[in-house]
Amino acid sequence: MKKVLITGCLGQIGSELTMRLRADNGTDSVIATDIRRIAGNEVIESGPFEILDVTDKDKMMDIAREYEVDTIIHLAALLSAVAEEKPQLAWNLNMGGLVNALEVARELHLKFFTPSSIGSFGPGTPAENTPQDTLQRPTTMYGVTKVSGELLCDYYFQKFGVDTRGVRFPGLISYKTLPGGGTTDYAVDIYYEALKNKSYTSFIGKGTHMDMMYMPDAIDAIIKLMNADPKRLVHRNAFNITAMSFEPEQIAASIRKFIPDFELKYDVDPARQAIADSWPDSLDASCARNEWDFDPQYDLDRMTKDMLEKLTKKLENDTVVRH
Ligand code: AKB
Repeated sequence: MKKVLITGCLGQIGSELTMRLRADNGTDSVIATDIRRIAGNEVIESGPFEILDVTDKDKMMDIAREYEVDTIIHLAALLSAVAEEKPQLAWNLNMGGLVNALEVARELHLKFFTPSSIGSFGPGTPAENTPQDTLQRPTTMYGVTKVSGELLCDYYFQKFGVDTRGVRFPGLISYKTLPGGGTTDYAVDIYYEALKNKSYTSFIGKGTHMDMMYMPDAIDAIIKLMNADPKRLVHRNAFNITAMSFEPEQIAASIRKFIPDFELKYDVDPARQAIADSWPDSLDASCARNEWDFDPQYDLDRMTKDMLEKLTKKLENDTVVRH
């Protein structure tokens, strides 16, 4: 991973991964790409950036060739709630983008990473301690694209020898970039509202458990898996990974350790609740631990402390900038 092309670099994962790889390996080590440009954005300002619509394979190939990258980290995709509202667009973007990125990797002999998700599971999957290898019959378009993507990555490895690797991410929580259109987004929104209003109205219902992870652990997981010894990898794509599983009352209880009068209310969104109900409650991540030493550092309370500290500073700075 000396020179990496990242798609979707302005998204929740891409924005932090780009900055981390540039800090570790040098400014020019990441060619950041996204469908849009945001003026003044640190990802765009801090190193090479190109506009790229991932459904345009020729442009992707041109960028990969021009910069002589050795790895593609393909992140551009619609998340679960938006994908359910626009299923045709989700199929075209999530699958069209993925097959283009895999083709570029095949033709140029590049290493490859793309994330799958807990959304690749469905209501028939065992919900507790969900095994690595189990039934995957998702009932959402997001899930359909994620399972198809897992299979496609396996195929490109077996058929063409492309070094494809991936994880099934749980909900990702970060203070830097907001997620866009996911089912697990409530677990990010809750921290903003706790600091702004000491109150949050959850669109996910009481008692709904989902796997989650703090962004620093997610970034470490990508880097660790990409650097893992291939001889140790029994699985390659779509490793179950998780750092914690909680329901809204538990994250609220964690916030109350720092903001005692925080109040949690509910106004459940039936569409996103149906998606959450079709997903597992808690994953078994033992294959990731055994095959490439996956080792998340943040549990719920440690994450809450860090989120509240970092968000407090961010919100203060935003106020200063606006004045
Ligand atoms: C979503 O909620 O869509 C994502 C995911 C779990 O893949 N955060």
